[in-house]
Amino acid sequence: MADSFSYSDNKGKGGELHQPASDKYPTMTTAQGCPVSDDQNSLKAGERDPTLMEDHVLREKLFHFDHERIPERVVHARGYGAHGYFETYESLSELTSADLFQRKGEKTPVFARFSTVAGNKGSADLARDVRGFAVKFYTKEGNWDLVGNNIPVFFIQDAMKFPDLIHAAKAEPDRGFPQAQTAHDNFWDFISLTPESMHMVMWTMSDRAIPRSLRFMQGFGVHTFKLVNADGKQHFVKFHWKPKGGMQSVVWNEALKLNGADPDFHRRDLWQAIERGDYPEWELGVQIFDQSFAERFNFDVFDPTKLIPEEQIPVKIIGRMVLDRVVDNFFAETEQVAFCTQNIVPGLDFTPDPLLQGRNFSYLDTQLKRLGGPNFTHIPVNAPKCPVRHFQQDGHMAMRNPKGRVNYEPNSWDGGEHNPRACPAHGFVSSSQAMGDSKLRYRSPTFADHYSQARQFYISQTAVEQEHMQNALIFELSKVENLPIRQRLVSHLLNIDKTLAEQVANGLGFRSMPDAAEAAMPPRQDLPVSDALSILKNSPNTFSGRKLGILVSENFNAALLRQVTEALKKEGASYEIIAPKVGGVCADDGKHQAGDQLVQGGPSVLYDAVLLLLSAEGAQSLAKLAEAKDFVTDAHAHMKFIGYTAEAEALIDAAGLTGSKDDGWINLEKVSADGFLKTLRALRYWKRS
Ligand code: HDE
Repeated sequence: MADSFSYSDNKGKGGELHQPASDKYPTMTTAQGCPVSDDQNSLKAGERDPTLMEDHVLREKLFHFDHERIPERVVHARGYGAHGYFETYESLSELTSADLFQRKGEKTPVFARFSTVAGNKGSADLARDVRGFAVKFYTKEGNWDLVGNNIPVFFIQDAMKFPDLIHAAKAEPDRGFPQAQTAHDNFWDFISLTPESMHMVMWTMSDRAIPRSLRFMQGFGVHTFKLVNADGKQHFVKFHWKPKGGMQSVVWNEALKLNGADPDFHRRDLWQAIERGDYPEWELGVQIFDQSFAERFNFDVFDPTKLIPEEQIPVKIIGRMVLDRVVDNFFAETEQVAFCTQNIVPGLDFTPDPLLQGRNFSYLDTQLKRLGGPNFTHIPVNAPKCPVRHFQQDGHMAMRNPKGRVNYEPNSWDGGEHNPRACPAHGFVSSSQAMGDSKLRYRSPTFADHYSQARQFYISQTAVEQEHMQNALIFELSKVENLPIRQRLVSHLLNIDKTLAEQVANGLGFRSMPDAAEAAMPPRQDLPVSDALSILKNSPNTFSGRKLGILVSENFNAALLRQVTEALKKEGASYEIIAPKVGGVCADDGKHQAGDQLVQGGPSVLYDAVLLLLSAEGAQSLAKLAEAKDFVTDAHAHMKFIGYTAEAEALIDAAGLTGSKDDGWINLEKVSADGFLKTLRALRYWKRS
């Protein structure tokens, strides 16, 4: 029947190509199910006459298109998600009754979404920014959302300040720029007037804010939460995600270039890793402590601008998350996923952290706006994977209403699947918490130390990392037009580290040094170095999960390519071939080698290390191409390891680097492919910096 409506009546009109319905292509329908005969031409009053209102096919198509967008997230608009599972390593029943932590080997489905904070949905991935790290656990007792960041502390201590922080960070309201950047007056004006943000600022100015991959960053629950066991015993907990592939970041100049070369660098990387079966993996760790530690600790454990050093409370690893499935549809899943901090399960609980308390209101509220109604839990990515029984009903887009006559409580109808009751024994019970006896708008004096942990973070970095922080601050403040804002920020740096303040002031060309900012509490100088806070001190020593960029030319050494690609495979690393033409080149064994990238489309910033696999004539011809020279100079400037052979010399010479070859340049005539891979495990040749 459907085929009688098929395209044959319109065949040939306008001469366009149009695939008819057949066994291979089912018949298209409208959203109402009406088979469509032609979806390329509107219904007109005549051959060259206006379109008719009667055209229900056109009207429906345009109506739906006009409503395709939902409001983007007010923060964390740009994100990328994937499915996977969480596996519990051992029972934690002594600490928590949370069902997902009861049984060793238990696998709980998860959906994770990583994001930048300030940029719009279409902004570039390598913005200098905090990364969101949100995980929805579909447990047997409801969804638990651990909505964290890749930085363990936050800018502000009270939810009341969040709209101001975000207004200041996003594009300035009159001009509508800058996009996805904090390098502007409004942000640094707010920050320089908000001393509690100084600790987080140290993190955002560090390499943590420009991760090489979403797979190579840590995640943190940030707030202190509670674990509650079956007997009601409470412990405090901080959650940590540790990437199995280790941590790695890019350098700032690389980030700037990556944003142009591939604005989707992070999402493409996550997609490709999952598609090739190199599943991203993180271990979940907990820092467990009790009231007596909280009282002994130098800072308030409910203050989200503070962390607990791992040297003080070690992180106990309790399970792992593996992301093994990309989404079927970006909008349906990644865009519509609705994380809510108040999605919690029995065995876990909140603390009075004033930021967390505000978040618990905000997330539910925002989903109503974003997803258009109270039934967003009916959308598959948000729907719990356990029985859901209640008497909530109706509303926009209700997919699931209570069955039968009973929709209220108490009722005296028969029991059964559609007549649930609250269960004091198994239901969520809020843990006890002593409360104050008067209402007040107040900041506890235990939140007053704004500089000590900022200093601890700074002194815990390697010299290279400290230099990156100095340069980041100089870069950001150089974009601030008003000198008093720059000065105010440097006055805070003086409370953190004098040399840092001086270096930044010098980099900005200050004529005189401002006085140190007045501190609510004198900064402590005695907090010890915490090695866990540095990326480079915890380098993973592997090239696994990383990518080598191999620049080839006509007549390149095929045997060497085979050796290197075999070594890469053994290491668990991948590679791309960059060729003068994407169609490929002919190797010295006469065989054709396809390219993955054209030289102009595959700059070295896309790779963790590069190999120049050229014939002498090939190098001479590439030496004339600006992008080929950039490939080499950028790899060198970004401290990357560069593999080469003597044949590549013409290109190296044209790049002006003949006399600059250091130990980060590996001559593949002198070192085996396995030896080359071993060197690459250091990820960068930092000595060059
Ligand atoms: Fe969020 N945050 N946030 N935030 N946040 C949102 O919720 C908010 C905060 C975080 O991938 C919004 O669904 C307030 C801290 C992530 O979908 C919104 C406060 C941390 C994501 C919101 C904070 C986060 C969000 C926007 C201060 C780290 C993305 C869209 C009281 C621990 C989740 C949405 C995703 C998203 C509010 C502070 C992490 C508006 C009011 C601290 C990872 O509800």
